[in-house]
Amino acid sequence: MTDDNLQRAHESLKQLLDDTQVPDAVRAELKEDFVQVEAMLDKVASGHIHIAVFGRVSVGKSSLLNALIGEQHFATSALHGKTRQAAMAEWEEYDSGGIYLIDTPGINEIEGEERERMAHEVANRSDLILFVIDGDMTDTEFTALRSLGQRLQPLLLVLNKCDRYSISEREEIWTSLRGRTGTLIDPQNMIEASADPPPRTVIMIDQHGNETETERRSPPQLKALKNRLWDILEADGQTLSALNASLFAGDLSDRVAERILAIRSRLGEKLIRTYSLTKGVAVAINPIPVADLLAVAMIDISMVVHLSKLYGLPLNKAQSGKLIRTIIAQMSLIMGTAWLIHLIASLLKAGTAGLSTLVTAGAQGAVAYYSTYIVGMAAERYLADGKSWGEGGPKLVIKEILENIDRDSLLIQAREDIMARVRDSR
Ligand SMILES: Nc1nc2c(ncn2[C@@H]2O[C@H](COP(=O)(O)OP(=O)(O)OP(=O)(O)O)[C@@H](O)[C@H]2O)c(=O)[nH]1
Ligand SMILES: [Mg+2]
Repeated sequence: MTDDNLQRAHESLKQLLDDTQVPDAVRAELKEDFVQVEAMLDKVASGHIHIAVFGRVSVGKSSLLNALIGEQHFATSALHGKTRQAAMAEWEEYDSGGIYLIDTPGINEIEGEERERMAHEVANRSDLILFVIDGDMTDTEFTALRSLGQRLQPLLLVLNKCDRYSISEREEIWTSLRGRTGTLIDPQNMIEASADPPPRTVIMIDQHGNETETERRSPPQLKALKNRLWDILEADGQTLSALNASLFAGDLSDRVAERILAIRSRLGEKLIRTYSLTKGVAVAINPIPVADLLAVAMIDISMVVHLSKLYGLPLNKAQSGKLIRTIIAQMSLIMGTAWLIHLIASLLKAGTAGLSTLVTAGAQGAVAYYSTYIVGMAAERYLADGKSWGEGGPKLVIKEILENIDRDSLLIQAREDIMARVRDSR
């Protein structure tokens, strides 16, 4: 199910990325979604679990991940803003493997909007979130925590640098934290840690009574955090990963679907106009008996085939032809069988008095343009609704389209465009 959604988003995106008609700027936008979908597909396929760390600058996020991994993988510093980019490392200690830790820059560190986007992206693909603080929370921290708490992924609140507080101070801090977070965080997920405690000074006295001072590294205090992480991973690791992928897919496919729809209808409109003009010009250059107008169906068929590809629901020529016949039958029913002749006659009347062949040709071309345009619009509606006319059937759809189009101005515009083309080609 999850994989299906993701797979579909993946295919739609790929198709649009490969479509040279999609403007570069739009493609660049889609590319970002695409990279995310690919990463998520990889993650689902491999069963990997991502744990991300968030928090204010210098609370010890990178130190905490290093302490978990057992090596200095992520750079740390006493200065604010050491981590500038999200980065990932495998946590090998966890036996079943495939657990990755993701470090992020501190809240407030990089530009607001960019950080938001990045945090959102990282949070999206994480299965579990560690929110690190080093004391009572600031308002900014609380806002960020609350926003992460809206997600379904488990959220752990880690009070780091515990070495700096006495037991009673820690109790005071937790009381305050519990008061603010309310039910946002499961009490089991409120954890104390000391990722990088300062070295201890040890004073040794030898048998002669001489004192020597030595500094001893203090080991990180992470037992509670590791235990909690293991418990969660043992119990729900794969479920979490699957759940998150499906949330991600849902969220993303809505967003992507909206964007794709907007892009498609923009491209569809352009495509329909291009084909309509081609048809109009073809008919104007080579006027044919009115009755045969609809027989010049090749252009319409190419248009529908092209539209169907754009909508990711490819139709072959025969299927497109059938769709066009349905549409034209409805148009004729609604407008009366003699509609083409009426239209041409009225266009001619609206034109100049002299019935030069150019004017006649232009009028015929405009009508050809118009009919192709309606066919295109109707076919597009059918495709956009997943190859369906909806409950009202084709009649209702085509009636609505006809009502929504300002026929006279479309015809006049069409004739101008066609004549401009015809003149250019002469
Ligand atoms: N006392 C104490 N200091 C710690 C602890 N954990 C980290 N630190 C120190 O806090 C400072 C910041 O640590 P980092 O791990 O770089 O913090 P960060 O949250 O990754 O910071 P940015 O990447 O700048 O956002 C370093 O000097 C660490 O040595 C701890 O448990 N106790
Ligand atoms: Mg850092």
